[in-house]
Amino acid sequence: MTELKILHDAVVAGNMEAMTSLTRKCLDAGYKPGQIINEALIPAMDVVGNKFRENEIFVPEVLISAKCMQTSLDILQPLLTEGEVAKAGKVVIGTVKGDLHDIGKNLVAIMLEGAGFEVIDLGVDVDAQQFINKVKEVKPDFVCLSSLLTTTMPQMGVTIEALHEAGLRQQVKVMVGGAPVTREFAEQIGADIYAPDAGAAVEAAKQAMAKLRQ
Ligand code: B1M
Repeated sequence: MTELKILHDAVVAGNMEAMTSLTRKCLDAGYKPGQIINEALIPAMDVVGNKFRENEIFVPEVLISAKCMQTSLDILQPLLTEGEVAKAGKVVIGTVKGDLHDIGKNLVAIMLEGAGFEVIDLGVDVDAQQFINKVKEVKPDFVCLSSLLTTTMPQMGVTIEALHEAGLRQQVKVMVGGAPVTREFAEQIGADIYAPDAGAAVEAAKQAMAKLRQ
């Protein structure tokens, strides 16, 4: 088995203790930092995402694998040369105004990062103006809105409407999700993408990027 495959499997298994030494072994074997990220870490998080979607593993396991990936990234990122890793796309994410739930949103952010997206996380209780300011500043491909409360779901529609009014709606794809959010609701408020879980969010973002790049 190659060093890359061993590192890949350690991320999937959530083997935290081994991450530092396995990452260094990959470097010692001559693999470039970008190659380690693209050929071991990101595919490993793909496997984790699929297992999560199939209910083979649950939130704690995903978080441990994400932590493994981060441990490895902490070693590799300072060694990356400019342009070595092409970003899959850019995402601005947040839990909408009035809502403080962030576990699901964090999971979506982690999984998107694991899939190679650049993620700008605005946190919780994010109002429409904050999303607009960040869209103007960083020009993302996606605005991702999370809501866990039936009382805050309408804020997703408010944010989409505000993006329209600011003339920014055509520049971004809006993805929505969170336990009470349904596909019907997403369509009603004019979102582009509905994702029921973090794995689906990654798949949908990848597909949308592939279309954008055609
Ligand atoms: Co809150 N809470 N809570 N809570 N809480 C719920 C959501 C609730 C269903 C509990 C209940 O009554 N059974 C209920 C909502 C009822 C409703 O709206 N109809 C509720 C309530 C009422 C409240 C308060 C109002 C309680 C009170 O104070 N009276 C209050 C509101 C505070 C506020 O936000 N303003 C409140 C507070 C809290 C805590 C702070 C204590 C805590 C949050 C801690 C935190 O997030 N840091 C909390 C928690 C933990 C929950 C429950 C128990 C768990 C939520 C969670 O983290 N799930 C929840 C009940 C439950 O769900 N069993 C509940 C795990 C997480 C991985 O799943 O967030 O669904 P989830 O994310 C999934 C998908 O939904 C999806 O992917 C994720 C991973 O697969 N997803 C996206 C999420 N965002 C996405 C975005 C996407 C795509 C997919 O694209 C952009």
